[in-house]
Amino acid sequence: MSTHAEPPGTVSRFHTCPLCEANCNLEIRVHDREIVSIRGDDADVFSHGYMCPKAPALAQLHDDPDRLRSPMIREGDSFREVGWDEAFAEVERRLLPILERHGRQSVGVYLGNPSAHHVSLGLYTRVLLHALGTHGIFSASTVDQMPKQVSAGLMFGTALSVPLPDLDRTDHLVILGGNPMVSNGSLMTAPDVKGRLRAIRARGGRIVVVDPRRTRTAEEANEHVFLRPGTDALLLAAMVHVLCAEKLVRPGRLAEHLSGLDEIERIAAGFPPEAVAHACGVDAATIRRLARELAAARTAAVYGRIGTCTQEFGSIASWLVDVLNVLTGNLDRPGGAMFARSAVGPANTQGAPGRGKGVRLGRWKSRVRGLPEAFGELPSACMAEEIETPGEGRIRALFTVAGNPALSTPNGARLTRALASLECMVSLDIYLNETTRHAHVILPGASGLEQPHFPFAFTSLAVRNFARYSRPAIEPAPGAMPEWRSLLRLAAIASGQGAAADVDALDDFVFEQQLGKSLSSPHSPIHGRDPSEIRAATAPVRGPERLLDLAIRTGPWGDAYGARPEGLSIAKLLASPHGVDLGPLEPRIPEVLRTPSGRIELAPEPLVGDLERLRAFLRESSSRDGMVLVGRRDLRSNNSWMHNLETLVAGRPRCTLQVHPDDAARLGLADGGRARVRSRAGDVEAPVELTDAIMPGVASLPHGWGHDVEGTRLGVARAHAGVNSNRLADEGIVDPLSGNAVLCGIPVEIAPA
Ligand SMILES: Nc1nc2c(c(=O)[nH]1)N[C@H]1C(S)=C(S)[C@@H](COP(=O)(O)OP(=O)(O)OC[C@H]3O[C@@H](n4cnc5c(=O)[nH]c(N)nc54)[C@H](O)[C@@H]3O)O[C@H]1N2
Ligand SMILES: Nc1nc2c(c(=O)[nH]1)N[C@H]1C(S)=C(S)[C@@H](COP(=O)(O)OP(=O)(O)OC[C@H]3O[C@@H](n4cnc5c(=O)[nH]c(N)nc54)[C@H](O)[C@@H]3O)O[C@H]1N2
Ligand code: SF4
Ligand SMILES: [Mo]
Repeated sequence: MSTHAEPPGTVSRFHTCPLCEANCNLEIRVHDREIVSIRGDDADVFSHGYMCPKAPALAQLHDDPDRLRSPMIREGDSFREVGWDEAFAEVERRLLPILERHGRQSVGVYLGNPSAHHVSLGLYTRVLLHALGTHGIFSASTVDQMPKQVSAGLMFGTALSVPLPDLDRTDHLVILGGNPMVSNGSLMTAPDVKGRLRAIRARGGRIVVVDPRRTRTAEEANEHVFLRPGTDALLLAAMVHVLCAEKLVRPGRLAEHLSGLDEIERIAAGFPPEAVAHACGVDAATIRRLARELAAARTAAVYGRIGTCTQEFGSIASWLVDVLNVLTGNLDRPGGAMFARSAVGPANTQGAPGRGKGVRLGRWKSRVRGLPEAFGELPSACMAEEIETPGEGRIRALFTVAGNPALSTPNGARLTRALASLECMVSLDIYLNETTRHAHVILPGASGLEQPHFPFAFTSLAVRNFARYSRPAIEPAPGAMPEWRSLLRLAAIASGQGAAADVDALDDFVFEQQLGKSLSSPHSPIHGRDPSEIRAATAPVRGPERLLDLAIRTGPWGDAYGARPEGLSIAKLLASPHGVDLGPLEPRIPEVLRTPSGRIELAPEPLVGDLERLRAFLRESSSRDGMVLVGRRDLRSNNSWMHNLETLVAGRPRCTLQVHPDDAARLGLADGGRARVRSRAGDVEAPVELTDAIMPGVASLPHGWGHDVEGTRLGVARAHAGVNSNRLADEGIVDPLSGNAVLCGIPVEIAPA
């Protein structure tokens, strides 16, 4: 950090980076509302000074002249900046007639990835959803991790009971379809993943990476196994087979908490390594060795990410990952795959410990294709048809909240046409981009550093228990509207209270509801206490801070409003700007379970029922021999929306089609030349990059690009446009249980352009 140039009066603000799941803590030097510098917070209990190259770009993001600062209303093909009252009045004018004429199901909502990062969005979108009362809820989850939530829900009873690799203690880590050296980890909050992975090897442990590309993570590992995209479920089933056939099943302490072990053995019998080897592109001897090494390791964790989720067998693969963790006795033990205990009191800490209602999937179905809901959401892959198809319940109005589905969901071309046909579209976003250009009203949020931050979703996914709260590092600009207030005003419009409703009163109502729930739950630590006492003791700041204070203090680490004085509260977190370390993950079985049986459901019926599809895929696998497409990530990119920052897009273009030299020779492609890639859904043209780091038969194109469209305000991104890989993803195919889109293993034809 260059301290010499600091103006007098520069101060340090500590703030959690809002960009990715690592949630690193940053030291931001601030002068008035100016950012002087950004560096990792050396004193942080969890990130220990680590940050990646994206964090300093938060300053450019804050200063980006293209970032929206006032609401906008569309007039024809252009936008006009307006005041807040006018913007909400316009929402009301467009939305109410649709609600009146066509009912609640005619409104859809798409929630993007930052809504899982920003506490203002995370805690208040649910108020809007409740007010809307629609089934038309879509999110980035169904282009991401929904299969893992489904498998976790069915096995352990709640969607966020995701087993996390105990990175800091494991002796053996198997990574399938994840590249944490580049993504910084996902469903695994672990700042400085690089340091943590290197420490595994430094202490004599072993890392195995299964990926159709030799990734940076694979280069750090002891072993890299190339795998045909979309065949993880087969590989994992064969590993289970080996454990069962060779009597290597040792669940240990878990045995008394298991249900369905016999069923697993019966299923696994049908997947010997020799039967899947060809389909997977992995020889049987390797599969057997991987299983034996897993069984022999002192402790081990199997971890699957994007590559195992965004495919046709995402739910089965996500399930079998944890079946392996259970069968080897590694689930819920130090060094294995463990559960976090989140400070905000998620479902696996509420109600009676050890047993619960479990999860029910498919409580309703999508209107056009009849796809089942999962955790209240319909697949993003069916958003376009729900907008386009006439009939009762057709989506005519859409809210997008911090999402860019035009670039991030399958068949971007079709969805783009659908968005353009909406009668009312309202976007909460900070950019006029490929999606929001279709909106009638855009309501901008503040920049990431002008918002409070608490990793409310990621404390359920962290490899070490921790809590950290940051107030805005920079005072919000005059005239800025905190997004929770925008969401409450939208909720007021949707519920008929009108655009001019009293937002503070609404917020009080939201708080009172939470308080009421907490006081009446027999398992809450404040059960039966005097509401006025709790109300008076709660953080006086309105909005997310007050809701968080209540959630944290009544959560598993909370101070229970005085009953556990050493416990957490917002006040305590404010006094701990470098975070509070709550220690390594601890065994939680059986207490963490919320299944009706009170057991780990090793063979849940919906997943077992889906296996027939996998068997059919295996039978037909010899007839598939064409090229398939996968994605990839880049350290200096973040999905679709950090491409307007010069420091992150400078240098060689990232949006290239990676192809193996053998395939290139066969297809007539040259390094640096251009290729046309065609799938059932569409086609794109991209520059070719030859590399032997990709498996023959597989090509890779990153997602989140394709910025060369009319009507956006993205000066820098347009100059580094790339192409939208999701024009190739087929919206017609999903993982049936989770509704997750299939974004890897897409059959494509590639030819010179
Ligand atoms: N082919 C392919 N497609 C993929 C993936 C893949 O691997 N391959 N990955 C998928 C995954 S994992 C994900 S999570 C999705 C992401 O899908 P989306 O969430 O739809 O897309 P993002 O690119 O994250 O867009 C985030 C949006 O939020 C806006 N934004 C940023 N900060 C804020 C804020 O503070 N407030 C508001 N209101 N808006 C803000 C940005 O301007 C941008 O419009 O993409 C998915 N799509
Ligand atoms: N720098 C950066 N960091 C990010 C993001 C970003 O865009 N950029 N996005 C963030 C988000 S929203 C998420 S969800 C996470 C995702 O985090 P990761 O899951 O670590 O993401 P990827 O780097 O896409 O890694 C997916 C890997 O799966 C491989 N793969 C593809 N198909 C298959 C398959 O069928 N089987 C197997 N075994 N592997 C396959 C790909 O080659 C790729 O290496 O990253 C987050 N962090
Ligand atoms: S790793 Fe993620 S959380 Fe950490 S600094 Fe980079 S973008 Fe931010
Ligand atoms: Mo994601």
